[in-house]
Amino acid sequence: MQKKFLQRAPEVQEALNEGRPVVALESTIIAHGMPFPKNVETALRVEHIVRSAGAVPATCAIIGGQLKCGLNSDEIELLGRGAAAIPKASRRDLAYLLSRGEHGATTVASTMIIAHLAGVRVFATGGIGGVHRGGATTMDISADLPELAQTPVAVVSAGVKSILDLPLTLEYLETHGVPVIGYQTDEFPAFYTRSSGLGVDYRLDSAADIARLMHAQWDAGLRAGIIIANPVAAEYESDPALIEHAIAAALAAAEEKGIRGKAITPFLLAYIEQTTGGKSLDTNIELVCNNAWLAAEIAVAYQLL
Ligand code: PSU
Ligand code: MN
Repeated sequence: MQKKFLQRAPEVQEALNEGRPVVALESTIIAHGMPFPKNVETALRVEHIVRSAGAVPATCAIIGGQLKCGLNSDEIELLGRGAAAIPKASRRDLAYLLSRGEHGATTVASTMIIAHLAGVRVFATGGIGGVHRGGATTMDISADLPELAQTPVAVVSAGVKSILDLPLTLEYLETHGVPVIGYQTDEFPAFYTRSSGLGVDYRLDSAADIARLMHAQWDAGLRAGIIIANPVAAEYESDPALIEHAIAAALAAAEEKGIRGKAITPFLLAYIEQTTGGKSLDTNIELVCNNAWLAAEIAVAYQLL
């Protein structure tokens, strides 16, 4: 993609020029992953955490047909308040939005595209998309997965929500050569909960070890991204039974209403949040903050090597 559409925030540009650490952040989570005003509060808190850990935050979005790497607080507020009017933008939506000069909230896939274009290697999110339950027949596979297969950015997440099919998601990642690294865990976390019963490829216990692996991956000419799985802290974990129940109810409601395509993930998230009386949202906020902290530590370590 041409850099003509890329606009780095001045602070991000300066940090990159000087070889200082930068952490990319997505914006679908702001516009479609959390309700206002907690979405805006969380986005600003996440940026603060990244700064406190010694890196520069670069929240990404499409603003007026530009691929923005680094937003100001007015732009974050615009995405948070205007949710309904801001389309969720994954890879396939970019050309349309750029050609029309419109806004868009970027998913993991499109945030990876912007980060890579801008020269940012580390990206923190909540959870990545994956293969949906029933994906073997519906072919509902998030565009996040093929993006991870082709775009060299390390994505720190709390794993994959069990609204998705975790074993199939991990199979896809294996087929496409995406390393799945557990940070201080042998298990692949299930977003709201620490445990999924499924393993990671490798466990690494420090940001420096992860930074070394990133250098090895890309210095060796391997193009794929990397997943860093960072389980939510035990104190903020949701009750697994409560989550399982909420997910089952959400999936049944989606089926009944015939929700499809890119509307599914936001629908399920909102439904789960309602069913759990906001408990899932509290977990979601804490895990995003925890991922931002780890991503910043990794970005700092990556620049030192
Ligand atoms: N998981 C969350 N919150 C989110 C998303 C996932 O807990 O907001 C968003 C991310 O932006 C992710 C996208 O990239 O949903 C995946 O959507 P889809 O399954 O339609 O590709
Ligand atoms: Mn989908």
